[in-house]
Amino acid sequence: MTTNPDPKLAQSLDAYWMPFTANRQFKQAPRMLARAEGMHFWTPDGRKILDGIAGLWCVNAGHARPRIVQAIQQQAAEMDFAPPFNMGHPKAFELAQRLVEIAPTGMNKVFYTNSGSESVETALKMAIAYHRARGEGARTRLIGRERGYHGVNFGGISVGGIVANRKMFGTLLAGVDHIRHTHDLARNAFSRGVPEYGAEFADDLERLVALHDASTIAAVIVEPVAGSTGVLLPPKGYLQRLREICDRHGILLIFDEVITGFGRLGSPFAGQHFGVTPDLMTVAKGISNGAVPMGAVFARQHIHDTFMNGPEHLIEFFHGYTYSAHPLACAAALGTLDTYAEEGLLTRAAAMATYFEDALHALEGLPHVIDVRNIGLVGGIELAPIAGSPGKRAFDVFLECWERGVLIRTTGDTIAMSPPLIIEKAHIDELVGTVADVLRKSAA
Ligand code: PXG
Ligand code: PLP
Repeated sequence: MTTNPDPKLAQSLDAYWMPFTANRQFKQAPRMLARAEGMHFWTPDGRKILDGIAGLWCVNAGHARPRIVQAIQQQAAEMDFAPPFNMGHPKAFELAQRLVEIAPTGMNKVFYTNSGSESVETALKMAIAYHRARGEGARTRLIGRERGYHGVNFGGISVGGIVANRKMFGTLLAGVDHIRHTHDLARNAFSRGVPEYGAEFADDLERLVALHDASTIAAVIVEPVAGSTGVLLPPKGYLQRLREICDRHGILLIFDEVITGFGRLGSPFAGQHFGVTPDLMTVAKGISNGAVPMGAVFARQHIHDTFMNGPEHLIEFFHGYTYSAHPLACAAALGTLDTYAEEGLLTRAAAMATYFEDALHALEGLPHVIDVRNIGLVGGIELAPIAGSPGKRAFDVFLECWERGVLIRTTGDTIAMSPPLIIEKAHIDELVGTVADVLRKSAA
């Protein structure tokens, strides 16, 4: 047990093994949240905290929105659970229909999961099974990208490219390879929006096709904008080129839109923002505004139809979760889509992007800032690491911002911001201004 100045508190914190957290350090000096509304959290002792990261990239409509709260309350009383295998409930179908209406054209089938990680596993399995159903059963290889984040399950960390998330867990999935990442500080530092240089990084897929042969490759999975790894934007033309190479070789393209989905970039999905439509698309987070766990995979019609050719009384896809299409999640998601529609939130990031961009790029020249990246309502500020202590510089900024009532997120030495899409200009001033003050003080 960790020591703690308050023995009663230490005891109460002991049992919870926290995810992606320095447990011993946290329990020495816990950061607790007790309440949330709109753009803010409140701590148990009543301190107000500006939410600069939409919870964890998920509370896109802001906290405790009435339609979502009511939908969950009503659903809990009306029907708490319904089995999703061989049974249905109306909201699951209504939600799928509503989701398809805002999805990229042609992505008109929805498979439910409970998280981004489960969405990724589902999409990878769909890709392999699709090729098998078409008689190309040798297409089993999965291609990810260096620095990619696709959740924490075995498929996701195998195609993922974040070393710390992989190295503790053995040999992972067989038959996985990676294209190179797109980060190029030397050529692209301080780009406003998508960087100019690096479309040719997509050609790295041709290298893997030459090595493995296209006939062995099922799918390529990438985040249109890589979030978790530190906000890496696709160079101009990069995603189009990836699409072309996939088409040339019969490889499925999977966009992992767990972060970019539901308005983060200023369009409902990144595929629409960049004008590139994938074959499969994974989502989670903003689908239910973070209020009840939920995820989904969108598939193009022809992929779905490929599965629908066996005897009609047989299951077509041997996959699904106990909590797929959970009634509370479906109710929350319907309330979320209503809120997005009523307030124009799926395109609001486009309207706020320039103000956010200007605020972020004003940080150029402040101590330790080596890059600023932005798109829609996502910002990344990369700091020069402290020699011998990677990640510490940014984490110290995070701690100081918390003391000053602003919640940001760090990954390595990059600060990430992804505020709720309801953010106003004054909140942007406070969010970015606080980071600026902390950076200035850090040099003093
Ligand atoms: N794919 C992508 C692109 C993600 O960003 C997942 C899959 C996994 O989703 P779940 O719901 O299983 O966590 C994610 C999740 C961060 C951070 O700080 C990002 C995520 C999760 C936790 C922290 O950047 N993204
Ligand atoms: N483990 C056991 C023993 C189970 O019975 C089940 C589901 O029935 C699972 C795991 C999978 O759980 P879930 O469907 O919630 O992913």
